[in-house]
Amino acid sequence: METMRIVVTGTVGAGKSTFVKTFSQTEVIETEKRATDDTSLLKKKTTVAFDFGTRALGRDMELQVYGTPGQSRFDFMWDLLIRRAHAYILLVAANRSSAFNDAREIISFMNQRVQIPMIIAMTCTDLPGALGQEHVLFGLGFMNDRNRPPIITVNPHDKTSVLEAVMVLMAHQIFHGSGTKVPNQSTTSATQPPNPQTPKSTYQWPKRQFSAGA
Ligand SMILES: Nc1nc2c(ncn2[C@@H]2O[C@H](COP(=O)(O)OP(=O)(O)OP(=O)(O)O)[C@@H](O)[C@H]2O)c(=O)[nH]1
Ligand SMILES: [Mg+2]
Repeated sequence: METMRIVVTGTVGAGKSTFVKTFSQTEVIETEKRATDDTSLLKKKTTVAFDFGTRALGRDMELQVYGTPGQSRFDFMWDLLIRRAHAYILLVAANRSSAFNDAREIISFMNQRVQIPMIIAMTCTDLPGALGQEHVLFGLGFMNDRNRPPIITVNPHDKTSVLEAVMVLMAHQIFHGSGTKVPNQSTTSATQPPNPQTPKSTYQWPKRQFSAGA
């Protein structure tokens, strides 16, 4: 069984845990704890380690999706998870421009560690005050067309929408891609976050990387 590991990241409350739950065919591993700091103003519980879910793609491939914590004090988990990822999705709550700077920090953090395909997925577009794509891209520091990653809208509660987002990410990889196969990583355990060491896989994702423009 081939395995592809996708990380879903983004700021607090962007919808990462919801995305993983909606995506997964298997029972999700989640690590939500009661929020105690500023986060508690936004939501009661927050992810402190990771969310983990899987979905089979055909008979031979398993997609593994890892949701990161949103709080930067858990950035050691961002580091741990992104180093074994093949690609990632940054969720951005389109109605919370106050969090755009934090989202930029996440992009920068990831860019410093990996060069893997990424897309931006706007959530909360159904809520009052939601900004459009252009504003969100601007807020994230992508001032012009150069080096802009693909941007889509996703509803983390909706299975079709979530699966589409993953397909867009995979298509993005193929578009820039190597045409090679995803490594066989069937030994990755659902109960263990990915190993922080450099992957031993022979699979080569495209080297191209997007900059935050910052
Ligand atoms: N209306 C609406 N609510 C959303 C959307 N996406 C997420 N939510 C809600 O936002 C809240 C936070 O979602 P979570 O999935 O816990 O967010 P998270 O990114 O995992 O948050 P942290 O783990 O704290 O970083 C939940 O109540 C979701 O139902 C959306 O697109 N629209
Ligand atoms: Mg969460």
